Amino acid sequence: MDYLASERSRSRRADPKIILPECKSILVLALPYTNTEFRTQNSEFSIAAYALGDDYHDVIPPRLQEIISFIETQIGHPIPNRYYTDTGPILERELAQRAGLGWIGKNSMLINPQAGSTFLLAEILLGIELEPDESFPTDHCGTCTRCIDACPTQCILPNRTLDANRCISFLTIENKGDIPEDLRPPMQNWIFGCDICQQVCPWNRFSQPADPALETKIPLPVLTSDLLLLSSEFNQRFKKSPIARAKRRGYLRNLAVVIGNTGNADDIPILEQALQDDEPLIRDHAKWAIKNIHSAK
Ligand code: B12
Ligand code: SF4
Ligand code: SF4
Repeated sequence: MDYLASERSRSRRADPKIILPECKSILVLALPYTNTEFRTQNSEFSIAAYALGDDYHDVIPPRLQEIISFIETQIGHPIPNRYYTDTGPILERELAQRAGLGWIGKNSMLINPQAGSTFLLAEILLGIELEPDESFPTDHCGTCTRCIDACPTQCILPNRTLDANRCISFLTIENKGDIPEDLRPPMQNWIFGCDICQQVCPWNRFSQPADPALETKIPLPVLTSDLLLLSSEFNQRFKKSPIARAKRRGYLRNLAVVIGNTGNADDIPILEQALQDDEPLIRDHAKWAIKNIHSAK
């Protein structure tokens, strides 16, 4: 994620006018993704709730375009605009806090008192003045430290940021190489993303029902035999899912680690088959998993 620290990215984050010179307002929006699995997910393998439905990078932009068209129709002429969800060079949580949507919790999530943190953020930069909302005035974390205590890799820092290199979400989604060995056991059963610091957050009892597009679409639980998925099968199964981002090699790497963490000797034959995979990353992690299962016996 070095792109976040680049000089170009830093200056664009600091001043939206570098992205859109005519920018006069930023509209910040949120779309809920939670579903029953968020609270009850107890299958052998866990997947972050936001990733169980269609990919929000595909779902949200057409809706932002609709909002822009609506505003342009009301005003009667085109408006300079740019819109983002996740991929833009802007600090979405900070903008959401300034737009009054909630506070930034100790787990660094944007939390709304009526919706918890189980929503995704999006922004529309607009070349017209809108009456600004008040920024969110309070912090409702109080003395709670549940997220800090529950994080298996202890990557939540005291200043409401993360040591992202240790976060399971980074390790299983963004990281394209090896997962450091000391961080494999703390991954527990997370094969894509991690929701632990949100699952323990008391404010998520107020999570809103998921937008239909983000309701669960992929089959749960994921089977151990996924470790032998062919590229064509992976592409077919996850073509509309955020999991496609990890690619087959990342997904099977994660799965091998989780199978190793489960410590079930019955899984050794399937791990041995994965040792024949064309992809060295998968072979190496399968080898580690076999070793881990043997040492747990
Ligand atoms: C890089 C990234 C990651 C990285 C690093 C995360 C991190 N916390 O920094 C990794 C891969 C680990 C990650 C994980 C996840 N992510 Co992410 N991620 C991003 C991304 C692309 C950039 C975030 C970033 O710049 N981080 C760097 C740090 C320094 O920035 P920051 O945390 O935003 O903190 C700044 C501000 O919060 C501000 N700040 C801090 N405190 C305060 C207080 C006040 C009063 C103010 C004004 C400002 C302020 O200062 C900080 C420093 O500048 C954003 C999208 C975006 N463009 O913003 C999504 C985003 C933050 N991720 C999101 C999600 C859903 C997740 C996961 C839940 C996914 C999952 N289930 O696995 C996890 C959650 C992990 C966690 N506890 O944060 C959502 C969060 C929605 C929400 N309700 O908050 C976002 C906004 C994407 C989206 N469009 O919805 N993510
Ligand atoms: S997503 Fe998981 S690993 Fe990352 S900070 Fe939250 S609990 Fe820790
Ligand atoms: S678990 Fe507690 S400390 Fe962490 S974000 Fe939620 S309220 Fe804040």
